[in-house]
Formats: sequence, C-alpha cells, structure tokens
Amino acid sequence: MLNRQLYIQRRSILKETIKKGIILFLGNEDSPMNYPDNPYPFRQHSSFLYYFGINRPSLTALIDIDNGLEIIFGDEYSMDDIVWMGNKPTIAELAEKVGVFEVLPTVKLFTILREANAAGRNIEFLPPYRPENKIKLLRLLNIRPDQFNLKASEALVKAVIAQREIKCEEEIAEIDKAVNWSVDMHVAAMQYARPGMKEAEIAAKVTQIALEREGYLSFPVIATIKGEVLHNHYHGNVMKKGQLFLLDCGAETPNGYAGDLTSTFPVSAKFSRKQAEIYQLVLDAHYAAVKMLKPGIAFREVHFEAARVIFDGLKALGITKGNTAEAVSEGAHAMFFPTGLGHMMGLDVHDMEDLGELNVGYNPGETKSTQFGLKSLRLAKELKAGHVLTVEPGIYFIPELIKMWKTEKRFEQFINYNALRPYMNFGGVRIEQDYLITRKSSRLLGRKKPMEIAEIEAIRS
Ligand SMILES: [Mn+2]
Repeated sequence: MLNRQLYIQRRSILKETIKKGIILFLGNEDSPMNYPDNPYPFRQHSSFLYYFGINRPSLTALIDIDNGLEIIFGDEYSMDDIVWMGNKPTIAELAEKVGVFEVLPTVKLFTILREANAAGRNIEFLPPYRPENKIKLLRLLNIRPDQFNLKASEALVKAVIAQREIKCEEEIAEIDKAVNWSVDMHVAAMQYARPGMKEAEIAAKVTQIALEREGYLSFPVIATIKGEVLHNHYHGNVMKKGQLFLLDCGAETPNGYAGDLTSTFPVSAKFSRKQAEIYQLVLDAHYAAVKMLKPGIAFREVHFEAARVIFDGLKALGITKGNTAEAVSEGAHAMFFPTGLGHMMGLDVHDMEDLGELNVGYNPGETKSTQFGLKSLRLAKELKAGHVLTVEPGIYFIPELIKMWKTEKRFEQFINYNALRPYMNFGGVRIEQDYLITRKSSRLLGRKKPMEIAEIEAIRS
C-alpha cells in the first residue's frame, strides 16, 4: 500500500472529472487453477489497486459522487477462514489505510445499486476482463456479457487512463524497485547459464530471484534459444554452444508495479561475429530511440527511427537494399522487426491494456494501422512527462515468415533473400529497458543492466 493521502487525492481527481453519478470498481476474485481451493496467486484489479489500494479478493468499491460517499463492500473472514488462513486485518482496518471509512457487507451492494438503477442514476464501470466480474455485472446491473463494451463508461476509461498514465514520485520509486529486481534477475541468468543446461533452469533461476525479494513475476518468463518466437513460453530445449539466448522477464513488487527487461546473450562465452553484428545493430536502434524520448514527440516517430536504424544496418550487412525511408513506410523492415518499439508500463506490464490499446496508446480518433508490423505498435501517441514506457527493438529471423515472403516475392526490391540463407537458424535479438519521460528528456528506470557486448562477454566468461 502507498500512503493514504495519495489514494484520497486520486479519487478526488476522478470525482472532479466524472462530476456526477456512481462509479463502480469491481475488485478481482481468486481464480481457481483446477478446483476452487487451489487458486492461482491472487492478483488484484490494477485500477482497483490504484484508487483503493487493498490487495484482497472479493471486494467492490463504490463512489457515489452526488452524495459524497465512498464505500467498500466485502465480507469479513469467518472463523472457518481464520482457522485455515490465520488472522488477517479486517476490511475496515485496511479501508481506513486508504482513507475509506465506510465498509458494508456485499449483500448491501445489490440493494444500493437496485435503488440507483430504479432512480435512473448513471452507474459507471470499467470494461471487465475476467469472467467472475462479468457475472457480477450481470447480477448487479443486469447487463448481458455481450453488452459490456457498449455499456462500459468511455468517460471513466478516459479519466482513469489520464490519471494512471502520469506516474507520481511514489510510483516511480516502486517502478525503480521493480526494475532493479528485474536487473538482478537478468544478471543472475547471465552469470548462471551454461551450455548443456535446459532453458527451464534459467526460467527457474530468474523466478527464484523475484520470489526471494517477496516479489513476483510481472508476466510469464520468456527464456529461450528460439528468440525469434516472440512470446515463447516453452522451456524444454537444451542450450548449446554457438546459440543465442533471449531472456524477457521482469519482477512485480508487492504493491503491484512491474519491471520488463529483455537481454540477449551468447550461450558460449563470446558472441560469434554474425551474432555481434546483429546485436550491435539492435543496440544502436535502442540508443537511437532513447535519444529521441522527450515530452511532445509521438512514440510512432521513435518507432520509425528504430526501424530505419535496423533497416540501414541490415543494408550494411547486405541483407536489405533500396531506399530506407520507402522500405520502412511500406513495412519491409517488419520482416525482421515485426513488433512495436514499446508500451506503457506501471501497475500492468502492458499498462492499462484492459482499458483498450487504442485508448491507452493512440490519440482520440486515431486508428491503428493494419500493416504487418505497425499493427503491433501498442504506443503511438505523443509522450508526456510522467509516462513510463519500454524501449524494445529487436531483429528476428523467423524461418516460416522468410520462406513465405520469399515465395510471394514480397519486397524483393528491399530484401536480398539469398543473403538470408546463413541466418535461418540465427534466432532473435531483443534489447529492452524501461524509461521515465522527464520534463526535458527521459531517464532510465532502475540501474543500468549489462548491455554492451564487452560487458556481456565479461560476465559470460
Ligand atoms: Mn515489454
């Protein structure tokens, strides 16, 4: 939990923006793995955490702006619960810590909402993403699951994003901590990995680091020799000399803030010449992007700059050819760099993605390109001081994609398909760090992780 004043202030800003009616925040429920008493680790709804801070399942919060009420609904643990889980603070005790002084049993929520509904009052809620909360909305407001997106409040979504996207000092301190733990995870993996180990051993090592600090993972670990598979969660391969290893993982602090880093390092002590060339190119793209970060610049432009650096660099290696600006605007670079350059980060590793990628990453009225590559750009709009985002350019050699484009003769004016033959088993390189947009430029979140070739080889040997 952060300090009480912060939660009070956040809710007061929200009330000023929404002005009237009722705002409903549905907290998350425990989610069963295979039977109800065996749940996944509990993760609270991030917007619930942001305004109400209580990390406990089965709570609902209501703000009645017209009547100046803030209420948390939930049921205190019974003696049976206490026997199994031990004594825990009451909901009322927790609520007081976030400046809420009215706590009612869940059953009262039905009465209050029924009356509000009957009186024709506005009830605003965020679009639900978990089935339990969809059922709650059906029961509480009689909204059918196929109507959630129509009935969820656009005004509330916009207000929440406007607040959550600008991180305050306390949040930045949390994110710095999450990123520092993430750096610990990555350094540990670089020190630990040896030829002959299974990918799973690296996944276990980084998970251990997060758990030891009483944190958790901010998303499932990617630890793979097949770095060209963007979200590869298979950990069964044995690591061999001469291969590249890609590690994308981050820690989450107990308060729910995320870190998200990617490192690529050789399984051998040193990069091969070909690996070093591609790695350095991704590093150049990373630095070129970071250099541009400042308030006012559209992240789409930063993305394009990284794409140009990658395309130019590949040209120097004989892999691409032709006019760089044209190639990038037509999307030829996406053969190698099919992802977006980065995304917002905060209480979620892809911050607020449950509120809609377009709402978070694009200006009102803007649509997302359908072009291959650009359609995966999650963040495109102008940056503001207080934004926290990732920068994660990459170069991937995806054999299936290369074969398909080659057969289709796609972008033959920009890609030397013959030059790609030696890269079919190369894998992929991604280099990711997290940044805060400051008043004039940006600053790295957390401490610097080993990124230069010499730094990585020093650790690997
Ligand atoms: Mn990321």
